[in-house]
Amino acid sequence: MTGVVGEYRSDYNPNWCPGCGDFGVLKSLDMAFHELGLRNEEIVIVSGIGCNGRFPHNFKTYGFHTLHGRVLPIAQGINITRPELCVVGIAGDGDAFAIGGGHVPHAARRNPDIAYIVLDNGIYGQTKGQPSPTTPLGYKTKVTPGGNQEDPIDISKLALAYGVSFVARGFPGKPNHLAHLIAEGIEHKGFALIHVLNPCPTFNDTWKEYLAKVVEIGPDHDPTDYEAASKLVKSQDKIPIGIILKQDRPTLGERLKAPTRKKLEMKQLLATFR
Ligand SMILES: Cc1ncc(C[n+]2csc(CCOP(=O)(O)OP(=O)(O)O)c2C)c(N)n1
Ligand code: SF4
Repeated sequence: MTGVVGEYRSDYNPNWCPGCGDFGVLKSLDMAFHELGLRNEEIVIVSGIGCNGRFPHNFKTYGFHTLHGRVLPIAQGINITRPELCVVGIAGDGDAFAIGGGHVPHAARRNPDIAYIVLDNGIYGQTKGQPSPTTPLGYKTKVTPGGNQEDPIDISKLALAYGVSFVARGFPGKPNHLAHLIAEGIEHKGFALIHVLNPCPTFNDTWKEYLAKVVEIGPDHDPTDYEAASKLVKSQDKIPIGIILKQDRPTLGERLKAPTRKKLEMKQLLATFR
């Protein structure tokens, strides 16, 4: 057990715009590691491409800054070959649900033991503000001057429909709450998707809207109840945040059962391809 404040963070200075929600998520992730008392060498943070892609650089843990849309294949591979590690994937709504959207249902049905934090700012931030799969209908961007003409998807709803075994929704304006959700997602045995309502003040400033609408899910909600979870995500006026669904299912590692780490020397490994 460790637990000295600040020991997970590197000296890297994130260059996000002032007020970007990513700062809050960064703080929450750091707090989650402290809450769990993980050792740095037990953690791997996998990111794709986007403003959030530099997340691993902010930590003195293992990290993998991979391709746009490919966080889940890499994270699942690490989980299968090194099941003792805590694998945290981070991706934007574009990365996770546009180019990388095809990976989500398959991760859901495999149930690998990874936590996947999806930073949903409703826009392509890094490429300067094009609409993403979660951009609201009618929202004006430089490439949609007449307003976005495509219906947005709701990440929490989709995660439930895909059968993700742990679904939570959080907001960086409530960093302590979000930190706890991330910690719960990491602790969950299986695929945990943490949907973050993440303001992008430069291209889609949702701070005021979310501050007015988010409400913490109360103790009456039973996250093991799928019907109750589905009802919760249908809420229109308010946006409930907290653990929406948590169901215990066999993980991919448990199903494979056979030792997943066959230790082969490099020469032996190469010989298998000859
Ligand atoms: C294969 C590939 N296609 C497209 C891009 C261009 N690209 C870079 S970031 C990005 C989208 C970023 O949006 P999102 O994933 O939501 O993250 P954000 O920047 O908003 O945090 C795109 C399309 C790329 N880098 N690689
Ligand atoms: S463009 Fe948006 S998401 Fe990217 S750093 Fe700036 S505020 Fe954050």
